[in-house]
Amino acid sequence: MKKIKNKLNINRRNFLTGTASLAGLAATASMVPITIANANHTEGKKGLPGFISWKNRDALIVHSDKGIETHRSAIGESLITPNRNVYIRNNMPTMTDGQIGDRNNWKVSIQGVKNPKTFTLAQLKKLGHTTIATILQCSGNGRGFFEHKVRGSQWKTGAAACIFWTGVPVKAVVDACGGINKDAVFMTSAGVDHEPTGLDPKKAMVERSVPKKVYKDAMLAWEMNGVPLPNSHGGPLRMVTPGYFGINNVKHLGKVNFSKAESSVKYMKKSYRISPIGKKGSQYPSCWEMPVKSWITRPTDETGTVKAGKVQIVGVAMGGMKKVRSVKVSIDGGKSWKKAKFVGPDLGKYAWRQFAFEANLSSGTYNIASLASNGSDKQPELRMENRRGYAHNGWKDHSVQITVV
Ligand SMILES: Nc1nc2c(c(=O)[nH]1)N[C@H]1C(S)=C(S)[C@@H](COP(=O)(O)O)O[C@H]1N2
Ligand SMILES: [Mo]
Repeated sequence: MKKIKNKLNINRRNFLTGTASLAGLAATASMVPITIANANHTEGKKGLPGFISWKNRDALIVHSDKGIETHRSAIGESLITPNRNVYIRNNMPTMTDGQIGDRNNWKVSIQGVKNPKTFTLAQLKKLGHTTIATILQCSGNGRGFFEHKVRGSQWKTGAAACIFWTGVPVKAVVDACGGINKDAVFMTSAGVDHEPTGLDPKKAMVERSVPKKVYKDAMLAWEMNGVPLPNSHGGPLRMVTPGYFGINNVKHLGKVNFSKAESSVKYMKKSYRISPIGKKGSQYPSCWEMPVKSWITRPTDETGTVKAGKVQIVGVAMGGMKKVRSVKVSIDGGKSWKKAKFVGPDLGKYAWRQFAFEANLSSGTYNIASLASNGSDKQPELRMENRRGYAHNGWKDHSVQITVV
C-alpha cells in the first residue's frame, strides 16, 4: 500500500490548491465530499459531472455530482445495464487516474487469514477468473417514495443496475492465503478513496463488514460488462457482494479483512442502519441482504402516450438472496393480479429477470403494479417506514399510472 499512499499524498495537495485548508476541510467533514468533488472534477458535457462525461445523459437523472440515477424507462430496455446507463453513488469523490496510478500495480491487502498477503492486481489475475451477473442497488433506492422528510438522494427506481462482473472469486484469494482465521465473524472491505481527502478515516473511509459467509459467492472485480472497471465504479478493483446492498460493494478496494468485530467507521456503525423514524444507532440492522423486488419499466409516464390495443407491460424482478420465482402484474392498482412471463436468459439468482405481460387496454387510466416472489417471500404492499428510507420494496409505491388513448 505504501506506494499508493505516497501517490495519494502528492495528489492531496491538488485538492487543497483552492482556498480551503486541511483543517478547514476536516472541521466541516460532513460537507467536504461535495466541496472536494467540485474542486476535483470539472463540469462535463451536457450537464454531467466531468468524471462521468462519457455516460449517456439522456438515460440519467442527476441529483448531485455524487448521486446520479437511471431513468425508469432506460432500465427496462436491456437485461444487462450498459455501463453508460449505470447509476453512480459516491460517498467520497471518484479517484482520478493520477491517484490510481498503474492499474496492474494496484494493491489489495488480505488480512484475517492464515498467511496475510498483499496482492497486486496483476497477481490477482493469476489466482482465478470468473464472471457473474449481480444487481447493484443502493440501499436508498425508492427513498423518493417516502413521505417523511428523508435526507439523501431522492431515488425512485434507478439506483439499481444488473451488471456482469469479471474478477477473481474471494474464495480463490482466501485459499492462496491458507484459509480464513477460525475466529473471523465478518468479511470487512475497505476502500481507499478517502485517502486523497486527508479526512479522518473513521468518518470518511468506506469500510463495510458483512457476515463472513458472504465470501463464498463474493468476488474482487476488475471488469464491468466487459471493460476494465471505470474509475467512477471503483476502478481498478472493487468488492462484489452478491445479493447485498450497493454500499457493501466497496469501490477502490484496498483491504479485505476477515475480522472478529464489525468495522467501527461511520459508514458501518452509524450510516446504513434501518431504524424507526426519529431513532438511530448501531443496534439497528445494517443494510445487508436485499429483499425481493420488482418494478414496471414500460409503459411509464416517461415512455409517452400509450395507444389503445395490445400493450406490452415490461419490468424487472429480483429475488434478493434467492432466485426470483414469479411475478404477477395488476392493471387495476392491485385489485386483481395475473401471472407475467419471464423473458430472456436466466443469469443466476443474483441477477434480475425481465418479465413481460400483454394486456388489451381500452382508453382510460390504469394503475399498473408488479409483485414478485422468490418462493419464500413476496413483495409487501407497503413500504417499511424507516428513518433514512432504506430497503423499499413495497409494490404500491412502485406502481405506475398511465393513460391510454
Ligand atoms: N469506496 C467506496 N465504495 C462505495 C461507495 C463509495 O463512495 N466509496 N459508495 C457505495 C454506495 S452507497 C453504493 S450504492 C455503490 C454505488 O456503486 P456505483 O457508483 O458503482 O453505482 O457503491 C458503494 N461502494
Ligand atoms: Mo448506496
